[in-house]
Amino acid sequence: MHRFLLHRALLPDGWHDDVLVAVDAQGRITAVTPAAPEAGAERIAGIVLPGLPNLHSHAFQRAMAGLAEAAGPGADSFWTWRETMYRFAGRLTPADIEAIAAQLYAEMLQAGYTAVAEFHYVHHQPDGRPYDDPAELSWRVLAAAEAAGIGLTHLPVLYRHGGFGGREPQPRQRRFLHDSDAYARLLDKLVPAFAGRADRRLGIAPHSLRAVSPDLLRAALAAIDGIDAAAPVHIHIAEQIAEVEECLGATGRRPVDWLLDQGVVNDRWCLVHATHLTAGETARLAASGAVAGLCPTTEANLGDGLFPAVEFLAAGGRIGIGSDSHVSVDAAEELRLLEYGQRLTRRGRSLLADGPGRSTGRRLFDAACRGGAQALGLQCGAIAAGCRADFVRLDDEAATLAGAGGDAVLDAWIFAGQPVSPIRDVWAGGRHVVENGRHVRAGEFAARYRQTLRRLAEQ
Ligand code: NGQ
Ligand code: ZN
Repeated sequence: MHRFLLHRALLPDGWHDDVLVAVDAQGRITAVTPAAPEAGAERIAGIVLPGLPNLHSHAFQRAMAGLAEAAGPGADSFWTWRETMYRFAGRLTPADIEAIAAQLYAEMLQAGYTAVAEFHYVHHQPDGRPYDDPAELSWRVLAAAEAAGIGLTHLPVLYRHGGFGGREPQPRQRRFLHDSDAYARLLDKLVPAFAGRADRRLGIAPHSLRAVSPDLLRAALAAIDGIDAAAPVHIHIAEQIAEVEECLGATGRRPVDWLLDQGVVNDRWCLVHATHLTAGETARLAASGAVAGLCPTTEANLGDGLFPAVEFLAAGGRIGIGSDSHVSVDAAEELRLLEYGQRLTRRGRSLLADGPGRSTGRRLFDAACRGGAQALGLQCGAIAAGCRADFVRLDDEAATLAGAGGDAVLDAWIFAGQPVSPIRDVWAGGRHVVENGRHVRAGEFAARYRQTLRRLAEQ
């Protein structure tokens, strides 16, 4: 049992001073008592926020961020970027994947993300044969998360087809593929690594309606239900207009309508990139209780389109944020861009705030904490009993925070873009993993990461 005394902290019911937080040996909060100055506890000065869950990551893509920005021959698009990404993914070794993930997860912690949902789809050797241990690459991701100290919801991806109507996959997709039996075996193999762990959860990710047939979707749900009937289920749903049109052609329904028609979507689901929605789909998705997984910087980078956040939140919809392809690893930037996308198209301001006089930053931060924790299926995202002890300490001496109190701190962090992040320290599961802005193993991870990227660049 360890006790922290937070000088000023954001609790579920708002800001409090001198918050005494008791944490057990598993890194879980057992009690939170505001206004309880106590001499024996470890003091955390400054301003403490709960850590944010990052609900969508493809860790290996961090190593190609910025390397797909030169227009190739013909029009560059999501689909040509995807070809570049496939070529990149095709060359990675297990050690590369672990090195990239460790560096990324340390960067996430430095940015205030204390747990991540890893949508993990590179499973096999470059020629498509499984590794001797078919879960090899899952173990690499788990090892990286463990080394960095980030909470992890591991989502092995089911991928079988190259498009709607059961199209055969392309050769470049062969590292991703499973049939339903092999996929169920992979899940079974992973289960023991999650037993009794407060900082990990196993879920599933049918990749998209393009990659998984209706039968396979049902088989994946049956497989995970046999293990954990409340486990998270994530899917890429409606990111590009072309996939909406293909879905309409193949099924007569748009992707979100089609999925909701199956009668399976509830609050264990996260629909990633529910970008293209009709008004009817927006209302239905909000009513389903599922989380809309938004990845603003990646969606901007890939030219996806804009999610109707104003309407979705007005309908009571739940949202969370993910850094997806990791063109940015910065929670403040994701939240800012989410709001700015709405401002630019609607020519208004403070569009996602909760009402007149309410802070936009607070609304965005609270929604992302709550929706992110739901999507990860982990008790996290709040400084509250039962949650993981994930604390993000902002330096109240940072120039951009000067004079800001209460919710204005969140507005300043998110909307006063700063060359130096005000995040100074981070505790994840009660462990002090970021000190003075740097992950405690940053040097070691960065050296291995640089070596990996140089070797990949020379190949
Ligand atoms: C992915 N990324 O799985 O990495 C996808 C691209 C696809 C995003 N959708 C591949 N942002 O959707 O087919
Ligand atoms: Zn994705």
